Amino acid sequence: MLMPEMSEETEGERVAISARGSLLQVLREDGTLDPDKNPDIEDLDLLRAFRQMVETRFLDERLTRLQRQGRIGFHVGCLGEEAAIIGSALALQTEDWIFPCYREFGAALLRGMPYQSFIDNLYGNANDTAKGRQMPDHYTCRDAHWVSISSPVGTQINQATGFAWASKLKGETAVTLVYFGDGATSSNDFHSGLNFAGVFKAPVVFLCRNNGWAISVPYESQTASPTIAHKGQAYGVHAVRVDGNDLFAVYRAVRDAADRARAGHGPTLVEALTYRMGGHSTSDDPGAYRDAHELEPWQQRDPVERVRHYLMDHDMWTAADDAALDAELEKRFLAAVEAAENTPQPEVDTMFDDVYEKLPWHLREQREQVRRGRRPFKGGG
Ligand SMILES: Cc1ncc(C[n+]2csc(CCOP(=O)(O)OP(=O)(O)O)c2C)c(N)n1
Ligand SMILES: [Mg+2]
Repeated sequence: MLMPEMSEETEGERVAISARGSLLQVLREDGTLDPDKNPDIEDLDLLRAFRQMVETRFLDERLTRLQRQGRIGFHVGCLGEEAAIIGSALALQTEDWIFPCYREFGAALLRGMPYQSFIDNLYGNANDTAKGRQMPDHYTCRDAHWVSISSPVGTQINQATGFAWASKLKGETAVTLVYFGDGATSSNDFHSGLNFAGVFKAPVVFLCRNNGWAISVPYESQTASPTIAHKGQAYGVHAVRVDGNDLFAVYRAVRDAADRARAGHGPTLVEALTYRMGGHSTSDDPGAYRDAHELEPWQQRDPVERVRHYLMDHDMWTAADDAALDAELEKRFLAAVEAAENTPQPEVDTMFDDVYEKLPWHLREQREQVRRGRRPFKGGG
């Protein structure tokens, strides 16, 4: 596992990757902001982002418990990656679009995906926007410009590139951001997506959460590239490498990348260096392949605690605010779970919806059969 290098960048507004150690950091180890790189996030936005980071962590813990209790089938969390996820979403405009990976529910909620809709998806009930056809954590929300989760590794990279290119052809100003992990940068889709985006200057931000692991495969066993940013350079894509546990740095890098894309300067690859503090998902046991000592240096850089300290130092947050937020999160969660558990499963005949614009005759016939129910047993052998 590559250890983080927290060397500070001293030159240029943006950090062009020339060496392995270049890393944009704004919230310094001593808790102060680097005045030369401070993106000046508005106080209200900063508080909104912090509350979303706390809620994201709360949900990871509670949803894991629901899975262990057998009430939902699965959850894929983002413990330790909250700054990379929330900071990037905060830097986008409402008109922009996100092609997610699978760990970014906090970004979807920040962009306005209704909370109840997220919980309903985990239960696959009648109110689930995916109509119960998907695994939990495969939510979608058109209103939040959030495309459905594409879990085969890397596929969303090409989808986002094509979508961004189409926006450009239509003369729109929207930017497309796509999330993926370090492992996905070794997929075919990554190479074709970045190559195409580089050549056609598609207005896309490639946000790689480099969390050190692809399930049980460590970084150095799946790529020989010293950094992910190098891979962007190989395709002529502007590449920056940021401290992914620094909300301010991620925000800064993504805002700059989105500005470049909007101004017609093409794509950027943002490598957010972070660490997957939990298992890959509730189906995984990292104790089987990872030494617990690896977590220690990253615990010192806990992305949520770093922002909390900053806010407290600046009299923007208190212990009483923490207590009030905890109570609010608890109440909202319990109410949403109760509502989801009291909602029936989708009607079986909804499986015929959304597949064809006009349902062919043989499927209309099958739908009628489903609606009529089981045929009576006529006996015989
Ligand atoms: C094509 C394909 N192969 C394998 C899998 C199983 N799989 C799911 S996630 C994952 C690892 C992805 O690692 P990374 O891209 O680093 O993202 P992370 O999970 O660390 O966020 C794998 C191998 C899959 N979903 N799709
Ligand atoms: Mg990974």
